[in-house]
Amino acid sequence: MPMKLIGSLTSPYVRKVRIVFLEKKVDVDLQLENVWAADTKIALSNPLGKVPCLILEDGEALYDSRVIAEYADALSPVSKLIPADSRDRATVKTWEALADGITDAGILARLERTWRPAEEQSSAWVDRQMGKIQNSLRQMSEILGENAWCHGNQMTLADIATGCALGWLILRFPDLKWQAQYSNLDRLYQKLLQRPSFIETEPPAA
Ligand code: GSF
Repeated sequence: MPMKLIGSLTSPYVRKVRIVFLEKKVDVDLQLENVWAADTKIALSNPLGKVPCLILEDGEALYDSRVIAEYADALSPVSKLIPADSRDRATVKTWEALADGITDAGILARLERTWRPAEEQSSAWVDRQMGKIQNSLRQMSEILGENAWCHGNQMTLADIATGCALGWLILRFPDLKWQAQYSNLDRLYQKLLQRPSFIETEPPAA
């Protein structure tokens, strides 16, 4: 039985691990699951009720996306995405945490607006989350500077995670217009968009 990736086409975390598998040239079957549907079976695989969730050949379930990305990177020597050196590794994984943190904050802000009745919504909460996104974009732009990649001289998981977060912001928060504010992030994003792995995992229009 080949590995099975349970996920959705719009999740930035699912996209991140799909891109990692594509870059590594490791085959995985994508099984679409709507975790928000009343009859979702996701909890049978991941009690946290979240995707992505990777089901290994022997049935073991792996989550979350950072665990899956690391596992996938170790599966083949093709395109090493997480450096071996511990300091470089930590830096790349901090970029990943920053990128994932942007979508974590964005999801919390979105759920506040879409999930709760209007009278229960807290603008202070939404502002808090949006502030995290703004601060993180600024930090990413500052560290990236004029460099070709987020860390080192080749593409790593840092760039993949960053590209997925930036793409998800365009999908869910088009008014943010981060491209106009941070031209170097846009340059990186445009470069990533040329890759077959990014093209193949482009989210459907919301
Ligand atoms: C986040 C996964 C997540 O929030 C990871 O895999 O890196 N830290 C985890 N997934 C969302 C889908 S999405 O909005 O990207 C999810 O499954 N949410 C369902 C829920 O009940 O929170």
